[in-house]
Amino acid sequence: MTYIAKPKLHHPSLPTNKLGYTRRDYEGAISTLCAGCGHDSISAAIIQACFEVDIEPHRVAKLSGIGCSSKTPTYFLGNSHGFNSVHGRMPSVLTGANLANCELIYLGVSGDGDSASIGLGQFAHSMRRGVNMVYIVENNGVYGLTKGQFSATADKGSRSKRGVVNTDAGIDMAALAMQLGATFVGRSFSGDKDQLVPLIKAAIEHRGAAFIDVISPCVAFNNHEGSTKSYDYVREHNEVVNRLDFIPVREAITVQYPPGTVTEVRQHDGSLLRLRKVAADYEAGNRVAAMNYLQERQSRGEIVTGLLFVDDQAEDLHGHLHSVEAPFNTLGEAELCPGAAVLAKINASLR
Ligand SMILES: Cc1ncc(C[n+]2csc(CCOP(=O)(O)OP(=O)(O)O)c2C)c(N)n1
Ligand code: SF4
Ligand SMILES: [Mg+2]
Repeated sequence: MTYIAKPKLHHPSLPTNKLGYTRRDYEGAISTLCAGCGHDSISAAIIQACFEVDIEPHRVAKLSGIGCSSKTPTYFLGNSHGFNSVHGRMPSVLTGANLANCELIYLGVSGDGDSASIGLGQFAHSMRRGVNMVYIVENNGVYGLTKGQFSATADKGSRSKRGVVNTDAGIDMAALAMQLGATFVGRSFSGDKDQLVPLIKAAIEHRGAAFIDVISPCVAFNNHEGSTKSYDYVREHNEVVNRLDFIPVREAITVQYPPGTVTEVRQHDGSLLRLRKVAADYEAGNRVAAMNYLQERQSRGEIVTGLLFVDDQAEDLHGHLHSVEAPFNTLGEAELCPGAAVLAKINASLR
């Protein structure tokens, strides 16, 4: 058995959101991952974020590949659409689903093996095309499900549990996403819910390819001394560049911060991202500056977290293609077969 159903009963006084749902309504089956696995904390953050932004669970499509990380959609949003695809192939399945129905909220969940090794090409094209989605990589630096081999995000010089030193250069997924054209890029740590929940909420509201790299320690195979993805290492080397407040468009904007410490970014839908700068010289709206900052800090062994880059003017794949703004399965004969005169006009334009 790969999942255990949770009992449906819950306490009648649990708080509800604007739609009348409790947090329990966003949960899934009981997790069968190892106790202490970072992935379970990410599932909890996704549940919290969806509860807080008042999402109707049936409006979410969660897609994944193969790995412990890719198993996690079973453990949240039990009332949403789900598709567990082939190893590394989540992005193309998600792109197809998104093209067919742009009304759903797409959540892609993947691992560092799934996205940075076998699925690297798929990851790259979903970023550059601007597929409207939240793409979360649960990054532990190993193939957890197949017993802890180094993945492509393992840092050069890091040591495996059995003492082997990784001699290959590691891929920084956040830097790569920025280079590939993602319009929202964040990085966080599974152990920092205060940072991760608002990042996920803001990514949900972003129109375009939103990518979040979440360092998520694997307690079974990559949580020892010498690992750069362990709880201890990340806590010691985490450089938080900003703290994000996400304010949905329906809420009155009241709080004011002293000038010089806050950057505000208004998204397409009117929601506001308020960035309290921790690193005064960090510019989340400047792709080149953000990429340079990441590289510079990485060379010092620091893991930069926060909202790393956001383009508030972003457009998604549907915008690029000028595709119809209705789910394909709602189109009738009138839209799909516009008649002989229109066909003749199209043919004439091609001669
Ligand atoms: C085509 C294919 N190749 C290899 C595998 C074996 N396999 C299953 S999961 C996995 C790696 C998973 O690593 P990651 O995506 O980092 O997830 P984690 O378990 O670490 O969360 C591999 C290589 C597979 N299932 N399918
Ligand atoms: S093997 Fe690692 S990644 Fe997989 S469930 Fe256990 S701790 Fe998590
Ligand atoms: Mg992994």
